[in-house]
Amino acid sequence: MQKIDGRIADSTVNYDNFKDHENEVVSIDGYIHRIREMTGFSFVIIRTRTDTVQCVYAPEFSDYRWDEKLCEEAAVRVTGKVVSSADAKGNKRYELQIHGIKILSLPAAPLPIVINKKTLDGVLLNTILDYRPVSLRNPYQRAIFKLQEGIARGFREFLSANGFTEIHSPKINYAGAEGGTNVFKLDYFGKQVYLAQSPQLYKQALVGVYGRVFEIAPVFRAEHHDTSRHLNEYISMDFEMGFIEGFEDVMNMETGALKYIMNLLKTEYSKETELLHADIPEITEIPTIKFADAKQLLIDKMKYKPSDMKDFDPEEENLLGKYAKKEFGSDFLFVTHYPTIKRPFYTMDDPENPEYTLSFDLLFRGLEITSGGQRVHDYNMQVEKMKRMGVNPEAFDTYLMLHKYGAPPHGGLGIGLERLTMHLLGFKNVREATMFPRDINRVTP
Ligand code: AMO
Repeated sequence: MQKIDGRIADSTVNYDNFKDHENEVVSIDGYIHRIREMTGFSFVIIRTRTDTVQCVYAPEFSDYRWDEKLCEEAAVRVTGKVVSSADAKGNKRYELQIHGIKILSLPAAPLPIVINKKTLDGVLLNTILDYRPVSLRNPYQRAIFKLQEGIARGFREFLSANGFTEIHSPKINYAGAEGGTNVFKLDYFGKQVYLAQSPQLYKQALVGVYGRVFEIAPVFRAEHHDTSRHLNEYISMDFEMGFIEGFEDVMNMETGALKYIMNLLKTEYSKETELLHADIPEITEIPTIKFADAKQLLIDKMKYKPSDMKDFDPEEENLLGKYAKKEFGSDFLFVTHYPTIKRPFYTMDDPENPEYTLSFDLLFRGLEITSGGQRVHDYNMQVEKMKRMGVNPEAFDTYLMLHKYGAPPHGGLGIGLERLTMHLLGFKNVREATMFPRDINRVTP
């Protein structure tokens, strides 16, 4: 609790625990979110680090007199008495009768956008993003990334409890892991290096050390396309586990992690899920379909004409999402056994049919949020596969130390945090679920 003499720097008296302080005089720190002048009194809404709190100024509450310098976005310490009243439905609600307001700081300019409405509906996404440090102060915007914290926290908590070690791999890399052209090149003291496309090479190396590892960190993709689901920098939630029987172990671990995350959001982030109208999925078991069967289903049952038989386009993913919902009542669908030519060199081929791999994607409401699978762990097999795919094994000699000096059967996955957040909240654009997006047109703020 914030003592009146200010000995504790940050207030812990928020709206949730006002009830424990009824009729006490307390202090809270925050911003003036909104001032509403009424006849004879004013409502002063204070935005604390967790809530918006209703305070009331009236001359009869104390000797304190309103300071005309007070304005919206002033940082203040408000002292007052916690009182209760009943709302229209008869529920008890609490507010603070103001006894004093100490100005800690005043803004230098008026706000460029109105942030003290419930949402920023009507404001263009580009404007919201241009003013991110300010627009994030809006309660709805703030809640998006509080909820996102819950997703990452759930991932971390679940994996930590299941024997995984958290790692922090370098983002300046000697080689790109995912193949393709979407790798950022960097001049490193005259030498060409790359920004990490994923922690792939390192998480595999560390399976040889810790057996089970995970990382939540930014990765970089030089995507040249301006789409609603691609970013040039995103947060990848990765894990990698050794001594697996098959890639199903990885899928089961992900199912467990998602269940844990959704439960955490329901229990500890209910304020955010309500404000955001988040549609938290119920997960029991996630249905699975093979890539080739999914293609056939799209052609035969949905009369879709795919342009690429080796991959899905966004519309195909969308149709498969609808199929999973209709057929199994599931918001998620695992698609397994992707074609070998579409998966990176580290992916294990299916011994029963080497044109396909022991890999999977997870679709969430018709959008790919995860790729994963079993990896090649045999040294000779990995070198041979690299050569077959036109990858120079010598460029990956340190990566291959894992295989050369002994690797267990292992597999793992990467989840795009922003994409998961996007479809949890029903957004049309991944940028809405990205705090400071980097895309082909944007590197600021
Ligand atoms: P992949 O490249 O499929 O796999 O990426 C994994 C997940 O990351 C997200 N994602 C993106 N999100 C936003 N913008 C992008 N440009 C973008 N690209 C990918 C998606 C995708 O499913 N190393 C493997 C994972 C593994 O096998 O462990 C990898 O990175 O949600």
